[in-house]
Amino acid sequence: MTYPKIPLAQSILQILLAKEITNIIISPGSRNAPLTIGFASNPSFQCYSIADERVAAFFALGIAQQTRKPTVIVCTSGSALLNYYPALSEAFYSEIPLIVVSADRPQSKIDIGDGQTIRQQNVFENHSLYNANLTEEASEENDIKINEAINTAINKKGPVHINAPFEEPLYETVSELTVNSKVFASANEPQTIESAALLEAASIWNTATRKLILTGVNEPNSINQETIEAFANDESVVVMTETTSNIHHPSFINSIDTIITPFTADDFEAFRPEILVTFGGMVVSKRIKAFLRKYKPKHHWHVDSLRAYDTFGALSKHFEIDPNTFFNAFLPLTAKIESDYFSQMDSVKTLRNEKHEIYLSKIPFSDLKVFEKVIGSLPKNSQLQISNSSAIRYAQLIPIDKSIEVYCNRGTSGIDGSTSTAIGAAVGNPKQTVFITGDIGFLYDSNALWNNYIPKNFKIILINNAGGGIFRILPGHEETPVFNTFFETTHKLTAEHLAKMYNLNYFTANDEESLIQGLKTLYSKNDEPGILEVFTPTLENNAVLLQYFKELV
Ligand SMILES: Cc1ncc(C[n+]2csc(CCOP(=O)(O)OP(=O)(O)O)c2C)c(N)n1
Repeated sequence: MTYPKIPLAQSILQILLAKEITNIIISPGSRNAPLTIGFASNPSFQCYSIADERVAAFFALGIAQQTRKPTVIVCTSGSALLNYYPALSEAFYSEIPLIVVSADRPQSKIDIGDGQTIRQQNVFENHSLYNANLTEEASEENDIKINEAINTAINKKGPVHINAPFEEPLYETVSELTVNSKVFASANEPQTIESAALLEAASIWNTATRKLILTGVNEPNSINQETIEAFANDESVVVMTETTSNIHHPSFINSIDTIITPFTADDFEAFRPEILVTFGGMVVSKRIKAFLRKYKPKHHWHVDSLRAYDTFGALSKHFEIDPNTFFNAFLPLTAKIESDYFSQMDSVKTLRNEKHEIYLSKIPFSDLKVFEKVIGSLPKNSQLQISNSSAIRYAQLIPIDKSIEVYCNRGTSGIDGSTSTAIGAAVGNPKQTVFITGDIGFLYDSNALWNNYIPKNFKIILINNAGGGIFRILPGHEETPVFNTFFETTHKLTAEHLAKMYNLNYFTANDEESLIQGLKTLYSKNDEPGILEVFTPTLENNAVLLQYFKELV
């Protein structure tokens, strides 16, 4: 076997391998040569070469999102490292394990005029769970820091940074390891829950007639079926989910905005919950957040083994435990109470569903129509990745088959890495992956396509409304040159030449008929990954959407 001669590089490789961290994304450079040679020479590591560090980090995020194990990103010194930051902040807020390993110069060479050198230590401090600032020699102290970084990424599910200074020569190798690095097991205590806290919560629960369960981003198949059934069988409980919650039950409300957008002040008052229970990550619906901030529940409990955000200014209890353990212990303590909370909301849902069908059957070709057709056509058991912008909001309005797993970078809601993440996710999960994106997000991250590992079953549906359509939907839209230039960033670009350059199948659609045909062709052509670019009418999209919310009553 070939190993880097530099002992510190050997330590990093050995400890990662001992902890079975094997997906490594390497970006080119010289300072990181000891690591690159070490990873690429050892078949136990699965190495991917991605030149653009911003893309590499989001690609790694997608793999880690699917494998639920840390992915390593390795880069050279200087600004290369800073290009990891967007994905790192997404990983921080989405609780996805990423391990950054950056090569650096020794501390004595920083800020003395050496090339490609910046202040790398602690550079991600605000969004990194642990910063291992290593010294040049292999040592037990360095081993402890490397172990601590990896254990933190695993246990606390987030990004960590290992900064490794290397001095030239960088390319020398040896055939035997010269260091024997220490591997420390993680000291992750199993979490428990105090029975007094459970009993107190149960006594509040058992007298409340209006309980709202709200889930944000959530991993597929993560919530026990018994818990889901228990919520569904309780007439004092309303469950609201989003597309990204990956939780399904016929009695749950899965399109929050469709239900609550037409509400009057009286409707909101009647809907105000006494208890709000949340679990999962970020919530997409702005309207439910505005509602709960204004009509605050008496109690808000968040169930999560790691973090709790006071999203509604009403957080009264954080149960620091995973939702299944919590509900397994909690639900047996609860009793039924007579309530019309569920039935009231269910009748609103029935009405909205009828109005939804009527409206969708009569609208012209537009973003909303495209979402209806695209979501309805998704292959069963596929994985859906959605970009930020209006795409993730439209997706909330259309029912989706429960066999489809849905993901979106909602940690920071950036448009800067959705395509790269989707490609990483397609690599990390053998399922057919479909990625729905807007044009600005797609063009922003077009370097994502500069990737030799895109699976053949990866399909992009690019909804080209010639700019940031989201800004037409948000309040403040005015048809002025300032709006077109600085908000919407209007353009006439298409993906045609990018598709050609990157060897992707390319099809277009611009009406309902060509869309239906395009979708069929896209899914049937499994010789190459492909793009279906759908052109929608810029000036009509927002009018169709705004009218939708008016016709739901
Ligand atoms: C990195 C980053 N920069 C800017 C934004 C602000 N932003 C949100 S949506 C959006 C436009 C998205 O347009 P597009 O991808 O075409 O989707 P559409 O809204 O048309 O569906 C922008 C610039 C962001 N979320 N992330």
